[in-house]
Amino acid sequence: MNAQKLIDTAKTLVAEGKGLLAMDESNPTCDKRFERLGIPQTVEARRAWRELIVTTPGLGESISGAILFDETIRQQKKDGTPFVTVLTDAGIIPGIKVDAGAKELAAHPGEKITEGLDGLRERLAQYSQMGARFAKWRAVIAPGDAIPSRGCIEANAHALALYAALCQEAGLVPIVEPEVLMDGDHTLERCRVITEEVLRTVFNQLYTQRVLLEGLILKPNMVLPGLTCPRQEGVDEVARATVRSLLWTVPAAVSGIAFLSGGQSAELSSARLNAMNAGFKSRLPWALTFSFSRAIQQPALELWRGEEANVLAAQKALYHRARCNSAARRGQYDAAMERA
Ligand code: 5MM
Repeated sequence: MNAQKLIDTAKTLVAEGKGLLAMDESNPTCDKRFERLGIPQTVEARRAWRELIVTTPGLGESISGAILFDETIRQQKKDGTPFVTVLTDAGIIPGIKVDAGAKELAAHPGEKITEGLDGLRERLAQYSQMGARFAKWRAVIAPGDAIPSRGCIEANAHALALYAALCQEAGLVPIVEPEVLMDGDHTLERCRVITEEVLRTVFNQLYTQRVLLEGLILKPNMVLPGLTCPRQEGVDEVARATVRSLLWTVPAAVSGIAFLSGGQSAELSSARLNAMNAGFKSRLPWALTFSFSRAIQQPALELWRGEEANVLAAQKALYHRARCNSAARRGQYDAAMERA
């Protein structure tokens, strides 16, 4: 393991003014989003959408790395240029989602365990050959009546740590993503308690598995009330609660934290990230940035709708969201940017 190389990559991914673009939706997820907008659910439509994204002019100004899916890392532009080359030429580091999805956890109704460890060492070597320099694995924790259980949290944390150690062995920076879902009517306080328990368990496991903390990026949820909770706290309360939970659970050695958006609107995701950086940046030991999928892609997807004639408008929307989040990474986002 080349520790310095891992640390350099991790620090580049969370550099000032930069964040990650998650474009690693599995085919079923991507197809579901296409179906809602009447876009054909075909390999070619998914390729065309991903070509639109990676060829967006100026994307590298705000995006340090793009997380790809297995299908996408093997694809090319219409003219035959591999997406990995297009990204690298734009100054964007290619990464790859390597988990095999969240499946029912035996004996734990309503809970999931992320699979994909079998053969992972070999897959990581192949992805590294293809040009990936970092990887991603997502664990899903659902708040509900009497859940999450210790069994679910521990099983997922253990898998995340084994994955992270294998990534570092292969020279890839692991993005460690334990997501506490927003679905449900739980309060912000309940989300805080669960998030802290999950993060404490994950970092215990990372330590036990000898993972180099400086050479990884944490991709957590923000601390939020459930989507159907009657009380929805304001931007500043969310920022304060999230920063507090991270300070209590994430070691200072970690290079960076890049949030998932998890179903928040694009504008709220930017505003909340901005409030954390504007209010607390000088007191934080790690960089706080974004690794959004829906909160960057969705407005552009709604403009594109699978039509060639809409490509430029969609790319402008994508560029705009990337710029807004870059500003939020600096603590310089303003809602007026949305009207500009
Ligand atoms: C939580 O999802 C991750 C971040 O996306 P959002 O910002 O939209 O929440 C995302 O990287 C996710 O892991 C991928 O889209 C893959 O999801 P699926 O469910 O297709 O494996």
